[in-house]
Amino acid sequence: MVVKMDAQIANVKFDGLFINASGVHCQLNNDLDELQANTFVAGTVTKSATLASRPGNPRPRYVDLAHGSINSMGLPNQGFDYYLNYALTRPSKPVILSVAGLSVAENLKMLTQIQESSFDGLTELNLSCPNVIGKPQLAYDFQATEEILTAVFSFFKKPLGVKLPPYFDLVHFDQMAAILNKFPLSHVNSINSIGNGLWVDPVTESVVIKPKNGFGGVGGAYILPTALANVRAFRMRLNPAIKLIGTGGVTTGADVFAHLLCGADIIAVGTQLQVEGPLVFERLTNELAAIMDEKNYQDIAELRGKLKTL
Ligand code: RRO
Repeated sequence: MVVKMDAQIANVKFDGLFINASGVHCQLNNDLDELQANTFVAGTVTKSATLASRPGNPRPRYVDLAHGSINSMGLPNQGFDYYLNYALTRPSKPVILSVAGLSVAENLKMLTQIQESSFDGLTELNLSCPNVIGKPQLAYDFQATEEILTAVFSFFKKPLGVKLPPYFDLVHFDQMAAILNKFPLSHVNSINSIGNGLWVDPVTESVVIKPKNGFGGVGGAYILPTALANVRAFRMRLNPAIKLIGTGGVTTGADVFAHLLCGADIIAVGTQLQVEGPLVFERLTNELAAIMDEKNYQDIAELRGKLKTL
């Protein structure tokens, strides 16, 4: 049986469910092109950009772990113009332009450039990078989040979403959703890596990444329950017009199915894309299709957000 997998965020139609998570397989044009050419990829997110290019943090800065990953990449990227140019000239499928300025002013500058360009895709403001030394994750400061969104939406008229860090308290879901609902956001991308985890190698009796004395963002299977909780909690609280990109912990079709039940519109894959390469998207599609077939679902729309409680 053929199952229907598609989605729409603002005016952007996705023919399929899967995108890369920002940061993985998306720093260079070639990587983005490879994803764009993959039948099982519905769109691509660019590496979060700063105005100027950055080499990022010293290595080792990414390590695969038994059930996920830890990273402190430190925003290595080619600079904003590179990704805007990519988005304007190369792709055939939707592009989400991710921006992560090192200050509010820098974010406003990049967004002004997007506003003034002919880019007609989705923009995503990354409010949750855990790895830039001396820069706290902005979306953990609720007042600062409201202030930046107020400044942005005073001039930005194109579809714009935000990438959020995980929250762990129901009151924080309430408070953040109340702020987000004040703005015409196209989407919320939930979650970024769980910030400032630590891995210890018992053989070397040492941390495994160099920056920040070993502290870094945790991704992969470790974070699936937190990701599902965040997608579900925000779906229950956000205006229906604000769509959700479910990111975090996807390694199997069953994980995708769970994200969809929690309310994800499309699914981003990070650590498992790093581990397995772009072939992961065909495997996940086939595994999800098998589950849907088994359960007699023909369209994602029949199950999206339909999580049952006991
Ligand atoms: O580049 C990074 O270190 C990084 C970023 Br911008 C982010 O948003 N999330 C992450 O885990 N790493």
